[in-house]
Parts: sequence; structure tokens; C-alpha cells
Amino acid sequence: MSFFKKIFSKDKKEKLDEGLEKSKSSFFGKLTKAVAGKSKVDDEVLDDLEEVLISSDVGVATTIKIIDRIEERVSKDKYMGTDELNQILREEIAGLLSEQEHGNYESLHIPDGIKPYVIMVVGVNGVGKTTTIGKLAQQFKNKGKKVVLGAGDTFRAAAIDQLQIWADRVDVPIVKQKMGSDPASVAFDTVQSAITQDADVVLLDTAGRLHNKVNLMNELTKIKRVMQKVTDNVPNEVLLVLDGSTGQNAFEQAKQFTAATEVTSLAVTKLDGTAKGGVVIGISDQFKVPVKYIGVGEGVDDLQIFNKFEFVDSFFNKA
Ligand SMILES: Nc1nc2c(ncn2[C@@H]2O[C@H](COP(=O)(O)OP(=O)(O)O)[C@@H](O)[C@H]2O)c(=O)[nH]1
Ligand SMILES: [Mg+2]
Repeated sequence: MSFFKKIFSKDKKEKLDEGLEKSKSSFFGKLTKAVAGKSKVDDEVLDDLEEVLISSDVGVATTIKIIDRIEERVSKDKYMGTDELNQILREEIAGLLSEQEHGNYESLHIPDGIKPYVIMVVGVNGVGKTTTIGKLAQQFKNKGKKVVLGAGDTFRAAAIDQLQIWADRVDVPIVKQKMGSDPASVAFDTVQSAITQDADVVLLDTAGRLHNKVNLMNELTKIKRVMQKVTDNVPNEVLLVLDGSTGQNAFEQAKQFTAATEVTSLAVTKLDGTAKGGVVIGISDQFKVPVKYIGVGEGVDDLQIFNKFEFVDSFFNKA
């Protein structure tokens, strides 16, 4: 399959392989058990495979699609050896994901002609919003973009301090107010300051209190409305950050946030050190909103542009 032959950046790929290590070893451990003593893919193997996929956080709906595809293939090919199962899974999952148009990103990109390009970062507490902002700030800066950070998580003093640390580390300006101030006011100041500084990108942090959907929706709507007093059409992107290590919980959060507000892109963090990396497959299949970034570590370079083929390739590469 041609897309697997594509040469991805070696460092990036190695980091991804490394990050997915736990997910892979858990998945292949279960797969090996499921086919133990069997040479042929039959109904029993398919049942077990279904369980392996579901328990690997791929999600029920996506698992059913994958099993259907493999079943169809078995009925056509008549004989399918269990030794081929890994390769077949890889092909069918890549095929399934290719039906979604999104998820083929190659590099960090913002559209031409929008300046500043305002990215509002949302998600519940602890998923990795601030860290993702710091990493993105560095990567945009590396591309020669002028970045301004906005400390819109005014709920906790530590949240503002943490963003300040990233601003210092990456050496980009930050707009902040004191703890407890109105996040919409911080958003307003940030966009205004970015325009004054002729900045290219605004990364706006927000608080992640998902106490209830109505409150969340009201808060995010207000932030948007107030920043639109500075300039039309902002935010240009609403990036929802999900903690991949929470597996199906990440799925639930994606559902709730996309229902509460308009989300335009997703980042799935903490894929390193978890066995639940399969969740990315389900999320890319199930949501119309594209996964744009994945977090594979705490370091500044450990935020990757998500490419579904590269991901599937890493996931099914046993080496
Ligand atoms: N291992 C790992 N840790 C991460 C990743 N992204 C974020 N974290 C950690 O997750 C914790 C919470 O992140 P933070 O950015 O404060 O989350 P926020 O509350 O959503 O802003 C921090 O300790 C981060 O270092 C990742 O991709 N991998
Ligand atoms: Mg934070």
C-alpha cells in the first residue's frame, strides 16, 4: 500500500513508535492470546479480535466496522491465516480511516491571510491544554511565526504561572490578568495585544471546568463574543485537548464538548505511557472534527502533527 511506503521524518517516527510502545505491547499481547493455537481466522477468532479491539479502547462503533471489513474479506478469500491478521488489521484500519477526509496532516500549518490566527484551547482540567499551548508556541516560533499567549484560565493562580513559565521558556509574550478575573476580558486583551504587536498566532488558554454543559457553553460563548469585539471571525480555531490515557473518557469528553460548543480540531495527549493509544483510531473514525495533534511526551518536541497513516503504521509495526 503506497501510503505506508511514504518516508516520514525519522525522528518523529521513532518518537511515535516509542510513545506507542505500551499500547502496542498490550494490543499484541492480547492478539497473540486470541489466536493462540489457531492457524485460521474463523468466527471464534473474530469474536476474540472484537474483544481485543474494544478492550484496546478503539471504541465499539469503530470496532464493529473493522470486524465487518475483516469478515467480508474472510468470506471472499476463503482461507485467512492468523499469521496474516496483523497485516490485514493494518490495511483495514488504514482503509477505514482513509474514508474520513481529514487526518492527513504533514506539517504545522495556518491558513494564509488570517492574522492573527486565534486558536482557543479548550478541554477539562489536567488534559494537557497549557502544555500543548507551550509546545505549539515553540513550534510556531520555530517556523518564524510571532506568537502571543493568553492566560484565559483565570480559575487557579497556578494555571497562570504555568503558562508564564512556558512563555519564558519559549520566549514569547503573554497577556494575563490576576487570578479570578474574567477570562473573556483576558481574551479581549490578548487579541488586541496580538494585533498591536502584529502577531501571527494567538494561543488562548481556558479553564476546563466541565461542571455542567450549560455553564461551559455560556462561558465559552462569552469568551468568543467578547473577543469578536476586537475583530471578526475569531477564534479561527477551537482546539479541544483530550487526555488519551483516559481511553473511553476522552471519547465522552469529545462528545460533550462538541455538543456544547463548536470545536474545530482535536489534540490527543499523553499517548506515551498508556496502553490506551487505540482510542486515537476510534476518535479519528467517529468524529467529524479532525485530530490535528498528538502528545507523545512532556518535552517541547513531543507534540506531533497527527497523520493517520503514520499512526497506523507505527501502531502495527511490531519491530
Ligand atoms: N507524558 C505526557 N504528559 C503530558 C503530555 N501532555 C501534557 N502532559 C502532562 O499532563 C499534566 C497536565 O498538563 P496541563 O498542561 O497542566 O493540563 P491543563 O490543566 O489542561 O492545562 C502535566 O504534568 C503535563 O506535563 C503528553 O503528551 N505526555
Ligand atoms: Mg492549564
